[in-house]
Amino acid sequence: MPQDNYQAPDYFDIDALLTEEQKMAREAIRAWVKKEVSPIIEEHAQQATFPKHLFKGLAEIGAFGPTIPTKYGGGGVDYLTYGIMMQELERGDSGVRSAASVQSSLVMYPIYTHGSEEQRKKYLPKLASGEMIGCFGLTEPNFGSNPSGMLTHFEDKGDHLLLNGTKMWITNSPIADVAIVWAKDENGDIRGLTVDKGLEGFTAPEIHGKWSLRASITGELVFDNVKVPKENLFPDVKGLKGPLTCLSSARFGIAWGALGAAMDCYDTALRYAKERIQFGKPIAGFQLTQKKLAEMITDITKGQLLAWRLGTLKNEDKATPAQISMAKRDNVDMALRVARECRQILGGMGITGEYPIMRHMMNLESVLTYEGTHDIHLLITGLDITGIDAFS
Ligand code: TGC
Ligand code: FAD
Repeated sequence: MPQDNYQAPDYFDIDALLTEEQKMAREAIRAWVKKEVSPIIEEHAQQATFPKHLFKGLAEIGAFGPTIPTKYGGGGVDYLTYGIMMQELERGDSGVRSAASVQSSLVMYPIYTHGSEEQRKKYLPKLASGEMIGCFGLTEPNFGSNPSGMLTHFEDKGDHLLLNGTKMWITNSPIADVAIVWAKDENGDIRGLTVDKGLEGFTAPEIHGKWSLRASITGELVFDNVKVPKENLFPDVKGLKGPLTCLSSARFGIAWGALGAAMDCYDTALRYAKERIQFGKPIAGFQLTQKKLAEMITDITKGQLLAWRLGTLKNEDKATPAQISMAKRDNVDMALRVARECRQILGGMGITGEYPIMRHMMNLESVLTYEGTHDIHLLITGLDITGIDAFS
């Protein structure tokens, strides 16, 4: 990979909308990504290996549980800062952002929001420090977009819960010390529980052969008569809104993260277009290249403004799940289109690992699908504006 010369595009001076603290957080993560992620990420993606050593650094820069109160080891920062952090991490690689957003929004957030005080004390400080890795199990082999149909279930056996079922496509599951598992109780209500690594009958095999998120580890969660202590159950939350509140938090981070991938692709393509000579002049001097670049910076700017506004709403606790859903869908879709256009600008070089564009593009195919597919998010907006459910 050539030297990382990243210059973040900011056409509408969104910087002026940020506080000094938010800008400082951004600079710290940006510098860390340049030093720790850029030099190694391409090799990991090529080899399909997860750079597990980054967990320590991610913890040190406060990427685990930034919005969780400091008394539990979190960062206690606002949601705009969280979003900016995700943007900077995904600028490096969607897999690195995934590691941070799963740990923060899908593991620490549910323990903080739905867990007992004992669960908070047991897990949150270790998850914040990177001593423990967590994962989130909602999707099943036959229930992806419609998690309410899940088959994973547990029975109350008096002194323990007996858990059976399989979860699929779980980020970080093969290396996780604890899994947040969503399963049905004997009444058919969806409940959340923490399942610790090492319990008899609990395995987490890795899924191989991905062409996307190759520097992220994905696996299954298999529960074969696993005896889970009763105190591992989240005490109060019942129903799909338990996992869906976590998804709202993670989707918020993805709306920002996807921007980072788009910004990196655009910045790379702009620099390349100004340097690459064809027909005696830089390809940036051709109208067709300028059209691509002009449309991309316009789309990125609109995405940045959308994310910023969403962040201010979230800070005021006013962001609705449907607004978060729209921002996740549109910013990921935009980032994928930007990556494809940038890939074209680089010609043959665009398909190589010399530049980050193809890696971002392949990663974004997963980001378009996970946390609710593009089409599911269209239906969420459709339901919100018409009042008519078109899911089934
Ligand atoms: P529905 O009846 O609409 O809702 C059930 C209850 O949940 C509430 N709710 C939400 N609450 C908070 N945030 C949201 N986003 C919410 N959406 C709905 C809702 O108000 C209701 O509450 P209550 O009190 O009335 O019970 O449920 P439904 O069965 O019709 O499903 C709706 C649908 C299809 C939108 C939902 O199931 C969905 O979002 N499906 C997509 C599944 C999904 O996103 N899976 C993601 C798995 S995790 C993942 O991909 C991690 S990737 C990790 C990485 O970054 O690496
Ligand atoms: P399906 O639900 O089978 O959908 C297939 C197609 O049908 C999609 O295009 C979809 O939009 C369409 N479709 C489905 N229903 C409708 C409808 N009603 N109307 C119109 N079209 C519809 N899950 C977790 O729980 N935890 C994780 O950590 C996690 N990490 C992941 C990491 C990766 C790399 C990937 C790829 C996935 C991950 N997932 C995770 C799973 C992810 O959330 C699901 O893949 C996603 O929700 C879609 O489910 P599915 O793959 O079963 O697709």
